[in-house]
Amino acid sequence: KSSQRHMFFTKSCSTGSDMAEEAKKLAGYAAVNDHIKNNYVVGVGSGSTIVYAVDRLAERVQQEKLKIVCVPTSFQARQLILQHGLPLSDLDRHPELDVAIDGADEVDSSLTLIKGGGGCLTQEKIVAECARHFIVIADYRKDSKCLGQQWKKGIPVEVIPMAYVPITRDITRRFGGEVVLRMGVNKAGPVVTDNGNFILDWKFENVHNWKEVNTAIKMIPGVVETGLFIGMAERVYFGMQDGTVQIRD
Ligand code: ABF
Repeated sequence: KSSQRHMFFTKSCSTGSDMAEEAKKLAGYAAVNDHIKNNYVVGVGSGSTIVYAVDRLAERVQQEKLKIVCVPTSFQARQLILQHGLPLSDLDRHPELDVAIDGADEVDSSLTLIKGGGGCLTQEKIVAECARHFIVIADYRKDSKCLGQQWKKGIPVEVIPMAYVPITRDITRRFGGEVVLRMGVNKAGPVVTDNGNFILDWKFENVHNWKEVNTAIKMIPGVVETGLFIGMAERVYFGMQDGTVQIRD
């Protein structure tokens, strides 16, 4: 089921990237308007779309005197929470969350997600799993019928550094495609996650049964987590080019 809501831009969008930013803002604002209540424990995702959601969260907290606490999914999310003056918590103190809001790299028609373009997939999955409601916010470029249509960088897999070569070989041998070790700026060295691990990006070639593939990859020794989020998202807010928000649930 999906619905559409009209919220027109307040300024004209001159470039594609302006338009995408406006779309992210629409999605972030709509999700926070719909899903945040007083006394909520809120999971805060990572990436650029969540920045708009946190802006709106801080605005609502101030205007409506809401009492909430926020659990971050990354160092970036933690900084965002602190910069906005929102109360910071963690899963030790708040292992049960009312809602988690996060971005995605791609969303298919059955709400299966690719996440982890920003390298925080493990914490994002943990926090999402602890939440009663997991809500995704994205701009129109993330919407696809079938994984791989929009996001071309592959499925991120966080791995223990010493195992990255055997895992690379195992994934390509069993499932085909190509696995690339994610490199940092200027390719000076591998990207190291907040957990001290490496990220492999699996550029798959075929459409797979994602549930089976996810389970199989997770069973490989040294794999910490995958960026496949299956059956987790309850609702996705897409900010659209025409100033509307489309909801998929
Ligand atoms: C996080 O940030 C990630 O799981 C995903 O890779 C990314 C989305 O970023 P953006 O909102 O900048 O597109 O949610």
